[in-house]
This record gives sequence, C-alpha cells and structure tokens, in this order.
Amino acid sequence: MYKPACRLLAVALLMGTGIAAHARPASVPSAAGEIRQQAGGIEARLGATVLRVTALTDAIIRVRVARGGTFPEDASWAVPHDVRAKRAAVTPTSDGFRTDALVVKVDPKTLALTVTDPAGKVITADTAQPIDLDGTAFTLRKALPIGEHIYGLGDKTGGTLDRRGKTFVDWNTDAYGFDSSTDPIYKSIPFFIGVGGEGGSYGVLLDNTWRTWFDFGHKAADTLAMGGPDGPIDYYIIAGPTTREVVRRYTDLTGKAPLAPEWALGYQQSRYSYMSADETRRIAATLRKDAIPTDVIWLDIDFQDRNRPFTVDKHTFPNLKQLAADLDAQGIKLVTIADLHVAAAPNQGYAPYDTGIKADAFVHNPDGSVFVGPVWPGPSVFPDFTDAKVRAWWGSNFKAFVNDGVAGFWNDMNEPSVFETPTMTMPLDIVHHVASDDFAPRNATHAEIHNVFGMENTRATYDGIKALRPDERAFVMTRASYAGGQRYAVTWTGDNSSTWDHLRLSVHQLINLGLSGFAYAGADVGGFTGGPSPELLTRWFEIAAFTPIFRDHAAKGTPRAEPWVDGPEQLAIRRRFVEQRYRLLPYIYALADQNARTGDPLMRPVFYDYPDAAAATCDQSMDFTLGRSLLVAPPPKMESPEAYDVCLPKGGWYDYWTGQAVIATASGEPGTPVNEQIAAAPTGDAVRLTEHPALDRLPVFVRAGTILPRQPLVQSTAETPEGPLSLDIYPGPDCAGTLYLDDGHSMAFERGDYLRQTVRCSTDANGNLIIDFGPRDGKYRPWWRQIALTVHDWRAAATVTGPDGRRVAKRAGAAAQTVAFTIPDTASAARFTVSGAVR
Ligand code: NBV
Repeated sequence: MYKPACRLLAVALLMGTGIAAHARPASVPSAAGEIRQQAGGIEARLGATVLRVTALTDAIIRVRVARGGTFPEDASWAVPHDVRAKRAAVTPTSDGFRTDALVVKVDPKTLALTVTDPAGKVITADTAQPIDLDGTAFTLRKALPIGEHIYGLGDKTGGTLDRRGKTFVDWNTDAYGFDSSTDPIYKSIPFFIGVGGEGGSYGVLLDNTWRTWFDFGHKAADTLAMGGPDGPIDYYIIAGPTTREVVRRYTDLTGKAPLAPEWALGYQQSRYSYMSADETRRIAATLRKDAIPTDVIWLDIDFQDRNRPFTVDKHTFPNLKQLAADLDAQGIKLVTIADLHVAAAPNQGYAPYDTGIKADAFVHNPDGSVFVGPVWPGPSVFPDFTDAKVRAWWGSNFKAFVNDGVAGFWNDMNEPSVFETPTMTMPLDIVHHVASDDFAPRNATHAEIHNVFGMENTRATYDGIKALRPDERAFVMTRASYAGGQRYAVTWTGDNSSTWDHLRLSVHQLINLGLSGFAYAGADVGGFTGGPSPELLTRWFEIAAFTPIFRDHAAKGTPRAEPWVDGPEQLAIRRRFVEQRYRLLPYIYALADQNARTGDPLMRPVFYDYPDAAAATCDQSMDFTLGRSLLVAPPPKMESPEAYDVCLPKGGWYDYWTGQAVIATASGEPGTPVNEQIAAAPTGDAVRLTEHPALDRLPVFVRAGTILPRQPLVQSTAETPEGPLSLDIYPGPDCAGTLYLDDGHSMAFERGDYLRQTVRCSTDANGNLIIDFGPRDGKYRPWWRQIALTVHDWRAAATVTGPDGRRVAKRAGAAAQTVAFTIPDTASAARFTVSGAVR
C-alpha cells in the first residue's frame, strides 16, 4: 500500500538533531540549520527537511514540513484555498517572526517551534525532539504542561469531556454498539483545543486525512504527540487566548455551519424504521393527539425498495408526495435516508446504478474493475465523491425526492461501512479519483481518502439539494465526517445504547462536537440499541431539549421509544420539556444565527463563557450551557437519588423555572432544600448549591444579565405563535438579549429579510432599571404585535415609564417578585424605565 522506497531516500535523518530517523538516507545533507524569511513567515531547513511556518492571520499560523526538501501539493479538504492563501503582515526576528498577536520561534538545530504571546507566555511549544520521520510515517511532539486540558476532536468517546491522558485514532468507523472506551468511531475531526496553559487556549488542526493518531499525555504525561502513517505534515496553530476566540478562528479556517432551517431545531421523531405510510401517519396523528410539539418525522431504510438508495417501496409507501404533503399540512416535515451505497443491480432499470456506471461514478479496484461490496441493498457500488463530476451526478439523484417535498436528507453508513470485510470498510488499495478544488487531478488510494469520504458524500448531497432548491436551506444529517464537514451537514453520534452511561457520554460528545465546528449535533434520544427504561427516556428528553438537535430514534427490534410509550405520567414530563424547547425557540434560533456568523456553538462547556468555572470543586461533569445565558446542571450520577452540589460561576444566576435569584448561602451543604438557598438578589459571587434529584426536575439557571426571548407555545415551527413575544429580564451585569427572526427556511435572510435587534438593560444611579431596545436591523416583519416583559426578582414597588415619559405599568407593592408589563412591538430604539428599585 505505502511506497516508502523513494521517499526514504529523501527523508532528513540527522542523528543528534531533533529530527529522529528510523531509516537512513542515501546521503546525509548538511546539518547546519538555517532560517529564511519569506512572505508571511519563515522557512527553516535542517538537512533535507524544511519547516515552513506561515501566518495566515495574526492569530493563525500554518506549519508544513517538507521531507526531502519537497513540499507535498498545497491542497486541503478542510481549509478552502482562499483561506489558505491569506497572509498576515509579519515582522522578521532573528529566530522567526512576529505578528501582532504572536511570536514564532524556530530552533534551527532541531526545528522545534515555539509560539508565545507578545509578552512571552508560551501558547504551545515543541519538545526537544519535535519531528520523527519513519518512512512515510511521522510523529510530532509538543509539550503538554501540567494544568493544560484538551477538548475537541469531534465526538470521540473516553468517559470524560477532557481528553488529557488518552489516545485516539482518526479512522471513520461504523461503531455499532460503541461504549465510552471505543475508538475510533464514526468521525475524524483532527482538531483539538488546549485549555489552561500559560498563554491561554489554543487550537491545532492536523490537516492530514490518513489514519492519524493523537496522544494527549498518555505515554508521557508531559508530551502531546500526534502522527500518521503517511500524507502531508500540515497543521495549523490557532491562538486564543480565549476558547471562544479559538473556536471562532477554527470556523474562520474551516467554515461556518450554514444557518439551519428553524424546523431543524424542533422536536424530531424517528425510528428504524417506520415501515409504511400508514404507520408514519399514525405516528404523526399520535404526536398531534398527545400534543407533543414536533417538526420532523424521519424515514429510515425500510421506506425504500429493498433498501436501495433513491427508491421508494411502492407497496408500503404508495404515494410519498401525498404523505409529505399531508404531514406538511400538520406542520411536520419529512426527512428521508439516502445512503451512499448504490445497489449493484445491472439491467434492472435501477437508474442510480445505470446512470452511475455510465458516468463512471463508482470507485475502482486496483485492477480497474468497479469495487463491489455488500451493504444494506446487498452487493453495492460506491460513488467516487472526491471527484466533482461524481458529486454533481450524485446530487442530481435527489430530484424526485425534492419534487415530492422531502425536506431534508440523511447520509448514514458513510464511513463507509462495508459488510463482510475484516476492516468493516473498503480495502485500503481501492482507487479514488481526486478532481476537486485545488487538488491536481490524480488517483488516490482509499487509505488517503477514507476519512474524507463521508464528508464529500455530504458535500455532494448538500450541493445537490442546493442546486435543486436554491432558495431553501439544505438540511443534511451525516454520521461520518472530517474537519470542515459542518459546511455541509449536521451530525449525530451514531448507534448509541439505552444506558445512563450513554446519556452521560452524549453530553460530552455533543459539547466536543460543538467545539470542533459541528454546532448542530444530537444523540439518539433514548439510545439506539437496547430500549430505555421509563426514567432513562424521560431524563434523556429533559437533557436533549437543551441540546442542538433533538431527535428520538431507536433500532429495529428494540422496544418502542416514542414519547408516549411509558404511560401518561412519563409522557407529561417529556411533553413539558419539549414544550419548553418550543417556548425557547426565539433564543435558540438567535444562537443559530450567532453560530452562522461567529462559529460560537449552541451547546458549550461551561468554561466557554465562564473560564473561572474550571476552578470550582463540584462534580461538573454533566454541566453545559445552551448559549451564554442558560446553564444546565443534570445530576452527575443520574441513576442515583443522591443529592449533589451545583457550582455556578461568578456573576449571578437565576433559577430558570422559578425566575428567582440564586444566592450564595452558608449552606451549600447537602441536604439544604433548594428554596432555602434562593433569596433576594444575585450577589455576583460563585454559588454552590445543593440539588436533590427528582425525575421531573432538571436544574437550569439563567445568567444574571440575561434578556431571554421566548414565544407562546406552538406545535410546530410552521405554526405562527399567537400572542406577544416574551422578554424575561434577569437583571445583572452586561445585561442583554438578542432577537433574531426570519422566515425560518428560505435564503431570503441573505437578502436582508431578517430581523436582528439587541435589547439591553442597566441600572442607573438611582437604582432604576433601564431597558433599551436598540434599532432593528433587517426588513423582516415579526409575527408578534406586542412584547410582554417580565423583570424577575424585582422586589421594590415599581412604575414603568415608556420612551414618551408616560407610565406603562405600575406595581403597587414589593410583595410580588416580578414586574410584568406589555408594550407594543418596538422596532426602533426605545427606552423603558422600571423605577423604584433598591432591593
Ligand atoms: O439505517 C438503519 C440504521 C440507522 O437507523 C442508524 O441510525 C444508523 O446509525 N443504520 C445505522 C444502519 C443499521 C444499523 C444496525
């Protein structure tokens, strides 16, 4: 498979230098290191090895290594050409260069790279033996200081959010039945973030599609190593210093997830499989009868004729278009599966095979024949997604489904999963044709393409749907992907199990996916395999209601896992959480808009917005935030009734469910009832409080300083809410909230048809609360005519005056804890004053 012979001769193998050699070149070039300045950076040469460090921006540098003096082609699946072509202004130094944000130094004797901030604080530094070359393989080593923690790397397992002390392999794998130590799994996102070092957070993207590996202080506690068997040594260092800046810059590099349709944020019902149109209608009817707000029903492989992609079983689904229309009339979209493996079915009138063969669209064996491997349809062929022509052909297959009104598509099995093979995928010597972007047209082995195969599958699907329905947002869900895959698809964590452990794991996976660019991610609610207990399914609903993608899905042959299966009591709790999700949609949709523009994930580790949180001593292993304003604190030992402590970062918090401020008490001791710990104003100190788990309660807190938009309950995002928009004001520092709205599905927002408005609050010298509506951006007209404001925990008597000085509302006494008033929709800048403050 690998052809090391000629490369071996060219590798720099210098004994006594930082570059370790495991094979000897024919001639040993000069060992004298030299550094040369060049546009945007430097090149350092040590023997035959050349290190090139280039600043793309002040805070992003690219590092490439040429073995034997020749750089591999400058091409990438993750980082678009125009981004790679950027150059920042740099100032040469004797041992490297500086940008406005970084100082880059190379030790010419070893090629060890050190990146510091301008004050000299180390962001990341190579070890004394930074690069190992061994045939085509390589190892890179960096220091891993005590106190540094590692996040990202997509949805890798590992049992904890932090990846320190562990090793991982990137090799997309169908990991049915995985557990918290299974690796590799479905996706390869070779991007991680170091948090807690002296120079602040930084990220590294190792842009190599081969079977790469990462060791975060496992073999040697002070060393971070990464490597691969072949392919370019090409990586990016992204400086912070905050984690937020790293993630934003990572998505500058690899692309932002496009704004999802609003319905993708609603509740989604799935099963492998709803077996007929009748069953699908019954599911929709029950969701509506039981008043479970729902936006999507998914059709898995059994809706197809013999599991063949791009077919429909005409007996069980006689009229897909009618089904889609009938569901649509109930506010429910249809998403259907479209796996990549095309049935190898010659002479059967199966167009995807016939047209694909004609277009030479399938990958080949080394002998030139088309590779055939068994998957769901039986013998199957595999589109060559790295070829732009093949992607265009693949995309055209969606035409009938788009015409039938199918709203979105699901690309499963795209690691690719191939049955009856020892490797569970196609052989490594399968030949792909690369003809895409800035890659020179050439053949490549599966060993090189494997990890990007799934991403290019989703790219073909995404581009295909966009071509067919250009003015609609394309919704694609994928199981496999690579760095940058967020440009084309949302994702889920694959075939998880119905266990508490998996519910815990899903929180870590979704947080780390968000840090790795995949802001839209979900786990099968209830678990794919096994069948959840009533309590597990209920808890899963509660937590998933605060995660980006909220989809209930279960495997064939497992107990049913729709929300109603465990009787009315469980259903009532589950419904309540789905309803909360729908009430919160204005907030969640504004987070989606924020993500599209900045890259900030929807679901975040607490330290994303509250770096001090890391110092707290509670078990925070299940905590996460949805945006900056909501902190969700599920019980860390979910199956246990034991009390547990929640640590809230400093700044002040309110209880989401009661609206009351949470204050620090002398207590914090287990056993203190929650309501005794809640009193007047948030103090701004970090808070420790004790929670007593109850199945119907999920602790959620609101940052003091939040203006939280919510809407009246709807059963689907297709329904127009009736009544006023709610703005809940939780007074505190840096008090703000954002409204974002558009039509929820089309591209009109790109033409100015959106609404974006910031509302702020502050207190004046007299303790009055000032509420400032900023001017409204965009020309979209909202559904609300009125805005209902509630100021939480406002314990003084109060009058509210509007912009014209007239009284809007009055509350007589201090007994009530909120001030509530309703105003007409306020599209331009306007100030409201809530008087009588002083707590
Ligand atoms: O298409 C069937 C399933 C699907 O439901 C699941 O979500 C995927 O992860 N698919 C895997 C293939 C069969 C798995 C047993």
